[in-house]
Amino acid sequence: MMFRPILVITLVILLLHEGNTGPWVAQCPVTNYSEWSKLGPYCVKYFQQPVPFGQAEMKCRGEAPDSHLISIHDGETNNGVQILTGSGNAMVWIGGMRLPNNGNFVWTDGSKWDYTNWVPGQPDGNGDCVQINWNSPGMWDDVQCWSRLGYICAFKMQG
Ligand SMILES: [Ca+2]
Repeated sequence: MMFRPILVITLVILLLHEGNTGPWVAQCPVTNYSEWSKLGPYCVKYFQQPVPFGQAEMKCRGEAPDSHLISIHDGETNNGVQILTGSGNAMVWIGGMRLPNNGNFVWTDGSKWDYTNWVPGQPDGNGDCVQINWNSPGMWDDVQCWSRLGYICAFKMQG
């Protein structure tokens, strides 16, 4: 059987994409950020090198203007983050942290704390920073901020 060029090209594109983040996460359309993925209003990237929470946030800030650890405001974004971490669903930092003065959680990008996806029984107060994929894929847990994890950076695409 002969290979049809268009089919071959399509397969190659699918394979390249698959190896990256999965076909349902598109490429970030912002110039110079083609290695990032588009997730809703964000461009996002998974960094695998494990670092403490504060260092992860600082590294995210250095990646792009207004880049931070990702904040999650809906289930679709939460699923996207889970997909970014690949089939292994490694535990990674997202931008949630507990304020020491009042115990409330906030996002490092300053956006509203309006969605959560805690593992049942969490947060249990054994740390002040939020990891995702703990216990079950996509589920959240509060953990010691000095734990070393990979992390997800995000910045909002400008209209
Ligand atoms: Ca916990």
